[in-house]
Formats: sequence, structure tokens, C-alpha cells
Amino acid sequence: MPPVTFPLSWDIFCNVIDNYGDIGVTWRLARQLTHEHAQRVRLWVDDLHSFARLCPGISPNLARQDYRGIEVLHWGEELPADALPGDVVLDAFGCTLPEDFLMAMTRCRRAPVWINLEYLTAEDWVDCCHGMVSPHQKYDLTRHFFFPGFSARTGGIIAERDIEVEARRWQQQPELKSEFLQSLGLPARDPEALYVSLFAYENPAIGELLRHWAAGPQRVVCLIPEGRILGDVCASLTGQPLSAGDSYQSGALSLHILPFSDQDSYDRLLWSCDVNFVRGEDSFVRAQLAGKPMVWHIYPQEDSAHWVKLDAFCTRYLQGVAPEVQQAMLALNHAWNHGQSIVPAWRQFIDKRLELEIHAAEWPRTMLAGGNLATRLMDFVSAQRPTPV
Ligand code: TRH
Repeated sequence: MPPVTFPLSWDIFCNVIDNYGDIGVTWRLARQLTHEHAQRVRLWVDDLHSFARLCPGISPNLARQDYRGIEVLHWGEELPADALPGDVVLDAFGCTLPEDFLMAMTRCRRAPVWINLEYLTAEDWVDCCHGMVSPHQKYDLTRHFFFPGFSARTGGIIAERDIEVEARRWQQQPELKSEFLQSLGLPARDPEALYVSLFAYENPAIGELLRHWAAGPQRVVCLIPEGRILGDVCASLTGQPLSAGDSYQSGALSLHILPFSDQDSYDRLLWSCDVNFVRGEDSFVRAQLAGKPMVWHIYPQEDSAHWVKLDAFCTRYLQGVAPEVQQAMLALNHAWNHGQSIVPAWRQFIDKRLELEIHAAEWPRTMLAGGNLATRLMDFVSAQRPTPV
């Protein structure tokens, strides 16, 4: 199918459930469709305050604003009267489209391509479910399920066209890393230290890990963006509350609390570290794109479905890697997600750091072999809507 060569108009709907993953992914997609595929994007977001945290240029109190070529609308109770659906309507992560908007979709001369963007998983079943359709029960509309994933038969992984090149360029220039750290008010990079970024949910294992790092002998610089792990961090140190700008030194450990930054700066943080602890969905993908060893705090689900997802990812990620290296990665990810027995698992992981580094540096190419998510989405839309109206 030839690629779409004309700009389509897109409506992307994002309901921020909690945390930053939903808005993180939709904002990234909106940017990519606009800047790399010349599409016209309207992004509807129900919580602009969360949005503004990872994109400080957004004004949380405006009903409508243009930012970096994207029209951002506050998705409130009532839709603006002139909200006519675009050529493509995408609801992210199963959010429910407003009834008025659905009705407006039925009135379009040509029904919009309607896509539900699902959460990312490495499980095999997505190969069969990607692209499935579901007719609307009430209206003459068809919804398509678009599953991100790691295989050629899925919707792929969200990643900007040049992200690998940018990350490598950054990592090959130690002075860029040092300048970046200094821009955060931190000392220039210590070439002897291990740099660890740590973005995670609450986790009782953090105290044990910090004490282990403090005991040395390896110097560790631990950089923690403000977030849910801070309570456990401060409980395990002095008990005093911690906030952005605070630092703590104990033995071989230097710990710094960073302000929550915009997405691009967060990438630079990941590119500047040797090991990245990440969580959820989007930071998990960014750590893979950074090409460095990583530890994933998966978003916990009530029915424990996250364990299956964690293992499915590890199996896919570690294909072709020596068994003892696989074991090291698996053990640390399990220990971190269980919130216990972290030190033996950390030791094992660090022991295999070189092998894990080599693998992590190769992984982005494997993962993006069939094209990134935005490219596959454009192809998908082309297939549904091959000619301009
Ligand atoms: O915030 P999260 O825990 O989001 C989660 C997951 O998406 C999960 O799948 C979903 O079900 C749940 O929310 C509701 O983690 P995630 O996905 O990594 O999103 C964090 C976003 O914040 C990501 O886009 C990176 C960005 N970020 C910054 O921009 N600056 C920062 O300083 C940090 C730490 C993160």
C-alpha cells in the first residue's frame, strides 16, 4: 500500500487515568504525526495539569491552544459546537468517545477511520488481535484495534525516526553528558562512577539497594526524578521529606532528586546514565531506545496480569543472549517488582553488565526493524483510506 502523501486531520483522545503514561504516549504520537508525517493533529486531553508536567509549554487553563503545530483541546464535559471529526479518530487506551462526537462521526460524508490504540505488551496474542475490527453496537461505525508490539505483525513501538542516531551521538560525547548534569545543578560526570536513573512506583526494596550502594566499593550516582518512589527513598534515608534539588551523600552513594522534566530532557537523562530504572509504558520504551541496561517496574494490575507481561517482555528482549545473562536480567526485574531480595539480584546484574550493555545497544535496531508505530499507523490508515477525498 503506498504511504499517505496528503495531510489528513486527526483527532486523538486521551483520558488521563493516573500517572503520565497515557498523556506521555499520545503527546509523543501527536508530535510525530505532525512533525514527521505532516499530519494535522487535534489532541483532546481531559487533564491538562498532568500534561503540563511533561510539557511545560502547555497552559493548563486554556480550553484550546496551539503548541508546536498541534491543536490541544481541553476535553471537558461539553464539546465545542464546531468540533467536526477529522479523517482519523484515535481513542487511546480504550477511552470512551463522547456520544456527541460519535454521532458527528456518523454524519461525516465519509466515516473517519476509527482506531483504538491499545497498551503495549510483548505477549504473542497481540499478533492475532492487531487490526481486528469491532462494529459499534448502535451506530454505523467500525473501530479498529491497533496494538503496539515487538513483532512485525503488530503496530510496532513508538519511536521518533532519528531517535537511535540522536541517542548514540549523545552517548559518544561525554562532554554533552557533563553539560547536561551541570545544567541540573549537579557536578560534571565522574568517569569512575556508575550513573543510575531511578523512576519507579512505591517500592520497599529501595532502602536495601541504597544501603548496598552506599557500602561501595563502586561509586554510584543515583538520579531520581520527583515521583512516587520518593516516600520510600526518604523513609530509608533520614526520614525527612525530599524534593527536587535535594542531594544526599552516604559512603559511595551520591543521590540527587531531580525536578520532573519535559520528555526530551528525560530522554537526555536516560542517555546519560549507565543503568535506567523505569516504569509503566513510555519510560520503559524510552529506556530501551536509550540502548542501556534497564530495570522495569511494570504497572501493577489487580489480577496480577503484569507478571505475564513482564516475563513475555524479558523472553523477547533476551532472545539469543547467554543463559546466565538472561538469568541476571530476569532476577533483578523480578526482585524489583516483588520489592524484595534486591541485593543478590543487583550483584548478579552488575556482574553481567558488559554483556547486558552490548545487548541493550543492539536491541533498538531489532525492535524497530519493521518500522516505528507512527509509520505503521500511517500505513494502516492508508490501507483503510487509500485516496484523498
Ligand atoms: O507515569 P507512568 O507510570 O504511566 C503509567 C503507564 O503508562 C501505565 O501503562 C498506565 O496504565 C498508567 O500510567 C495509567 O509511566 P510511563 O508510561 O513511563 O509514563 C511516564 C511519562 O512521563 C513518560 O512519557 C516519560 C515522562 N517523563 C517526563 O517527561 N519527565 C520526567 O522527568 C519523567 C520521570 C518522566
